[in-house]
Amino acid sequence: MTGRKWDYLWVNLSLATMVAGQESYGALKGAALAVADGKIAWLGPRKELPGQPEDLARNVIDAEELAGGRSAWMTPGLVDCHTHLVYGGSRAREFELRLEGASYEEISRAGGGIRATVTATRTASEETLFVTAAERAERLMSEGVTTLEIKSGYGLDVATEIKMLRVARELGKALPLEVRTTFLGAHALPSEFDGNSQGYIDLVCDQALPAAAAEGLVDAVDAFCEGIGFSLAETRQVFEAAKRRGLPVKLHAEQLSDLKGSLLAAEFGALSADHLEFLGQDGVDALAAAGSVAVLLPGAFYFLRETQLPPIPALRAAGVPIALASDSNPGSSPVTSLLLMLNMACTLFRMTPEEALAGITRNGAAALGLAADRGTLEVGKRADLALWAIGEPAELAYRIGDNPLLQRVLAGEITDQR
Ligand code: DI6
Ligand code: FE
Repeated sequence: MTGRKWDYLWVNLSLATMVAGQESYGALKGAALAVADGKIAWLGPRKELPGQPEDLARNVIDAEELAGGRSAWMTPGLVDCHTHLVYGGSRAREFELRLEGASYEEISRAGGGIRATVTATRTASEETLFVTAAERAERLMSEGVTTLEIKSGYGLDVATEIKMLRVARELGKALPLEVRTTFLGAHALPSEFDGNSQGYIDLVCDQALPAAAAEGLVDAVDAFCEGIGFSLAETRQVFEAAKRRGLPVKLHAEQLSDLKGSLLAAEFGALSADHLEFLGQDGVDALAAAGSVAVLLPGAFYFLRETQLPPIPALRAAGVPIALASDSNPGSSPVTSLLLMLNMACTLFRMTPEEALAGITRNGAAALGLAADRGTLEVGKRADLALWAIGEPAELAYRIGDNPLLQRVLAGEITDQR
């Protein structure tokens, strides 16, 4: 090879490229993968390498040796495309109340639920929010997450929404992690606006969103369209405000009832509609036509003991890309493991392990508008990678509480190593 050497070259491994349209995880066995300048520079069968590994790269990594003689697989770095990672306090007491029989919606209507976390988040210092969210982020990262979306929505006033988004941005600077921020001012009605939902939505659209966007803190805009959240008309107002600023939208839709939020999301070309347990065929068709991603959140389904399954066969049949995420939040999904979400997607939703893995790689990236640059192993894409000591990719979904991560690579740099 002429010119500069690659930065890293992995040999003795299999690749799950997760490229769309390919069968069996886009698997390539007996492979090699090289990284240069933060991007994937070469991948293919090892025997087609254009020279001896040591001549080609400054660092050669024998993946099987690193795995202690077990086989090793590389996947794209994992994408957690829906989290509420930054918040104050805990809702363990609410968990107990639900176990005694109270429903999530009853607790919410009685002023608990999201509002309890709002109080705790408003009073928490920026530093405390940062430290607690960093711990959760590190747990996700320890299982191979390289891109993490974080929503606001526990401030519900201008200052606290901005405080949350600043902490989220700060996490992306302080940790080896790419953070994408989503403004979720329309998450719940704060108590000071009781009986004045319109007044609050005006504040969200005319003050909070403009202020957060002006600070460069907003990559996308989300809302909670639900009986205990906001109506279709209110959600439309939020989406109009996002559109005026050129910001893409996402939506918490059809989680507890079929309000047809997905139709509205599709109308605005949403990146994704999320939750979707109560999605009807009209919503499925609208998402398919709009090219929006369906983000499913098995942690919330499990933790709220939901029984209504998202319409996965219909989503599949319509060709809607399905992503999975942790929904990490204190009320409905106190989860910091994306691998556990793989298992739950298979056991609870009957997704295949391959669909589940696509949900936290290729389709997770698409749900953030990042599909062009990550989510699959392809030459030219960002070198966000996860190397695992596993015999086959289905092991990632199959084991519970296991973490076979060997290395995590962010933009071509090895950030974690077992
Ligand atoms: N749906 C959810 O599952 C989270 N937000 C939302 O709109 C839960 C938020 C919480 O209970 O704190
Ligand atoms: Fe959520």
